[in-house]
Amino acid sequence: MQPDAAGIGIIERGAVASRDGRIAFVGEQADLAPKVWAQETIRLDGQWITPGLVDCHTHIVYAGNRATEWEMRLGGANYEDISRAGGGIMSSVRAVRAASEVALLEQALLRLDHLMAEGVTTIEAKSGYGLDLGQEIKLLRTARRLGASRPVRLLTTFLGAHALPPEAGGDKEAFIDLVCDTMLPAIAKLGLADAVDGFCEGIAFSPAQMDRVFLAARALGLPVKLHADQLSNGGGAALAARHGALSADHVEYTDEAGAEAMGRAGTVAVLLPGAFYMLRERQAPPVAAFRRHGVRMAVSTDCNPGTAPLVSLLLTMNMAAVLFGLTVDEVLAGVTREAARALGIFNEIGSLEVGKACDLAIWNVDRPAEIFHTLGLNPLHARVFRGL
Ligand code: DI6
Ligand code: FE
Repeated sequence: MQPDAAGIGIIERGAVASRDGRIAFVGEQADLAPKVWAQETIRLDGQWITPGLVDCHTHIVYAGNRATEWEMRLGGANYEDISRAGGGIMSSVRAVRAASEVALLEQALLRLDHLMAEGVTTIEAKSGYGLDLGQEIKLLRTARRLGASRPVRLLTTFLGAHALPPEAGGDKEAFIDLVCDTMLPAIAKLGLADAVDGFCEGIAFSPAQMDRVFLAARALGLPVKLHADQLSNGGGAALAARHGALSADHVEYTDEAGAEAMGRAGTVAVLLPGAFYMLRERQAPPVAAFRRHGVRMAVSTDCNPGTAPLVSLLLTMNMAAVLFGLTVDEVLAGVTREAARALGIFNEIGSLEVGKACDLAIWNVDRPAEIFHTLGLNPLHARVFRGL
């Protein structure tokens, strides 16, 4: 099924056949019968089938939680102040550094199981709470083990340029040197990263610093993506586009020029309404500009201990519609084909097409909007990963 740019393709009385984990047929039941002899047939009773859901931006491997900081924010403190005072990302860095790989894995599995129970079959996991080579390797290795522990496809992202660790003594340039010259080559050599990300923001790294990280990543053949324009317009989206990034994420403060650059480069906008909600942000991403410039929009949880303690992609989908104004079709595309594009694997997953992995989510609903209409209700009937 090849859906058009904006809508989702719908087949009524459809059928999907799987062979060796790949889609062998998708179309009308009437067209299936003469062509396929099936070893096993599963009849559905009016349920809907979508591609397996894709959560394309998470920090799911972490230790501890930041409920105390949340209480401070409820009392009036803001995220940037907490971060400057050594809380925020740095408090998760301390927790991760103190945690064993086994503990990290156990805590991440709990979260992964929640996401999978809602039909997620592919997930991305970033590092970024280690911030030295050994600790970043620990996080990425744990992410690989996480993916191997469940029937799920997991892609890893090295997010070394996430925050400045205390041992850097305030020297951001020197830390970026370390990321580019030491961490990136070592991690690439170990095959631990499928992509490279960074946090481009006043409280993190400048566009010039991220430019250096991207050049180093691309020289190693690694695709790039960016936390861009989340709390202010720092030109992050334009920078990502200039590097042909897979995605620019958050993008609440991205301006018209940034949206235009993303459209031209084919850089996907990954919208993260959970962080917007938890931080009580006011500025929603420029969805209208994205539509105008043909920027594809993905939707993801951003699952992390600080700004998005969130293990429900269905709730996130609801937020994308209610808080950001996406249509039902845009939301569904945002957690399937556009999320697959944001991971650079749309040739493999993200739509129901012959030859792609047979990853499916099957829903007890009468129409697609019901998949994420009722907050807290999970209408998943069954989940299929690689045909099983
Ligand atoms: N933005 C985010 O949403 C995550 N990192 C980032 O740069 C999580 C940050 C956090 O742990 O507070
Ligand atoms: Fe994030």
